Amino acid sequence: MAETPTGTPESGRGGGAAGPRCIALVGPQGSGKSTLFEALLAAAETPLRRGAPRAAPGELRIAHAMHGAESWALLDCPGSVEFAHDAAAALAIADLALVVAEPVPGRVAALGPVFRQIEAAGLPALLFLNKIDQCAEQLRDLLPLLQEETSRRLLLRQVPIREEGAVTGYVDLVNGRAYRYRNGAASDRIPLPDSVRPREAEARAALLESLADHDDGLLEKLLEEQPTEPPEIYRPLRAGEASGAVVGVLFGAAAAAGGIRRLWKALRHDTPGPEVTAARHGIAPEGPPLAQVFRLRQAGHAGRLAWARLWRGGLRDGASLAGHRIGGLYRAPGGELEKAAEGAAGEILALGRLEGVAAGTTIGIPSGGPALPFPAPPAPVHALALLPEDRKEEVRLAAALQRLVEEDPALGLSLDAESGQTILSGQGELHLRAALDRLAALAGGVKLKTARPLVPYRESIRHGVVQHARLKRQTGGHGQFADVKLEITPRPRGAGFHFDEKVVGGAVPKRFIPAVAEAAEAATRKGPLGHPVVDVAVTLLDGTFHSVDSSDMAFATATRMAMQEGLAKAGPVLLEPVDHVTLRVPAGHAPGAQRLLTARRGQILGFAMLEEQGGWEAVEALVPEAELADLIIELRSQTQGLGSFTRRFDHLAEARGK
Ligand SMILES: Nc1nc2c(ncn2[C@@H]2O[C@H](COP(=O)(O)OP(=O)(O)O)[C@@H](O)[C@H]2O)c(=O)[nH]1
Ligand SMILES: [Mg+2]
Repeated sequence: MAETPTGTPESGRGGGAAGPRCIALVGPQGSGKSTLFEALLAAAETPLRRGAPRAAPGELRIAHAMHGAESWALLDCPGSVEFAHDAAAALAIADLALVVAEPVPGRVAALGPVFRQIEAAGLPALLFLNKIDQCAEQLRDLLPLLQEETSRRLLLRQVPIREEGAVTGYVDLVNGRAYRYRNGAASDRIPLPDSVRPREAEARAALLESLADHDDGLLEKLLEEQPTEPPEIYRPLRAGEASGAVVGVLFGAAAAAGGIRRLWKALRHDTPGPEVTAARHGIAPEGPPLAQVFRLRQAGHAGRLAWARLWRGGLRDGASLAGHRIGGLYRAPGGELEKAAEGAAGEILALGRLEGVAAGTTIGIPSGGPALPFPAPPAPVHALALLPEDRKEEVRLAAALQRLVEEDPALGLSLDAESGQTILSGQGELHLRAALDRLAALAGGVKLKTARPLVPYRESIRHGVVQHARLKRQTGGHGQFADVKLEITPRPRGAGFHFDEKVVGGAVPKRFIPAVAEAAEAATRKGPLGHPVVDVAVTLLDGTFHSVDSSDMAFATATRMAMQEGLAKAGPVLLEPVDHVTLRVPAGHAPGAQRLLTARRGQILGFAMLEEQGGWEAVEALVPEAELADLIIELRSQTQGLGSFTRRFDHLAEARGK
């Protein structure tokens, strides 16, 4: 007998077709999300189409599918932490998170950040342990490790059937049925093998006991040792998953389509409808159309599309949504973009020609109403300076960059006033590389050079000097004359620039003193080492003037001459910015992180355990900014791609050995 995707009516969604639902596939890179995405589509009535764009690294893929006469949108989220914001955006609008993980102890830590995102979004979740064909581990040993990564209770819903060490099928713990996988096809129902009976009984008891904590009816039955029917188990399981108290755990092999139909069945039963998710977001069922944009992307002829979840009301192409006229409405059946005439509440839709709408925007809220929550992008950890190979292309590049950062809120764009560099920042090397690929398309062939951003060095002086300068020029009839004596002294770090005057007897008339002050300060913009000069005091001690030839300009020039000569003689010293850096790493990685920082002239300030599952640690240090350029690359390579850091400017320090 073949496994069928239909559930018993009691265990189903209570009759009636559900509204369009949306599932976000999330999990570490390489766990098999994209393979599972395709396997789920293949098992539905709308398989992945040939025309669907290939998955680019780091790109979220969206596919609509019909399955069991219900409408679904599947979101294949990128797994790398560098694209975590894309996954967070998907989670913000999904009905359920399908966490895909490998049943390998060494890969478990990567689940921590994934579950934290899901917990922050308050979203129901299922955990799918993929690659079960390669799993040598006992799931009962693995489960406690997985459990450390989430505050939700993990409940195993299946146990594996093993033959000669390999997993060849499963027992469904709710209905007690056994199945054997058939490569690429629906599993066969088989009699429960004697060998799994003890394990099945133990795991089933554990499942029921956990569920009885939340369900008095079930508890009573267990206490009275009465047999339980599947609906009595599905009910608390679904309620627990919906409330976020529990996460059901299923397993299979996406690459061989093993366990996919069972997974679909769980998704159909346990994914809340859009009206439930909308209510969780506080959206009233009645009212004008309401949508939330979660992603902006360029899509060939269609132009820039705003992917949105329509929470309320219906939409037609050409209609106006809260003042925005929709120029093109699309779905992606089987992953391929297709024009649609209209969309219904609950659907994921791509809206064309929506100008001035950013990712996260709620469209259609009554004025003054609160916008729907949307995750804030993380602070950038990596940056590149960009320059067109041909300076004439600068304007075109700037326009394309503007569009690029509008599409991806996890990117940052700034113009460094000091260096004149255009700085693109983001979540790491991969993220920036993917961004540059998209930029190339947006900028239509502008050739780019990239470089490390310049470090904003400063300079100061070690000791004081008194410097005299005289300007005396005779040009034609009317000359220029000014004479100043300046004292230039160092000030404490961070004290800034200060000007004073101690002129006696009008040696320099009052009216010229502002020009001296201004010129003295202007001279600090570029010191003898080529950087802005900080923390100096300039005092005008004395001077002379000429009643006809002296002017503001003459005094400014004399002051500039005195400053240039004086600063060079005052023991110039290079100052470098030092940042306060906080690294966050998975348990056990703090010593490695510390070595990484000390090798970069870092001064360790302390360690802290983070208030998160799985014992993540934070290391705080003071590190020269010049050493931070590639920190994220090394940190990620040391921590399975999981480590990250935040930084803020702390102080300027003398750059030794520079
Ligand atoms: N053995 C085995 N390999 C799988 C399975 N599912 C996926 N893979 C492989 O795992 C690798 C990563 O899969 P992919 O779907 O790209 O992972 P993603 O980064 O999570 O999207 C690919 O080489 C897949 O062929 C599975 O069920 N069993
Ligand atoms: Mg993938």
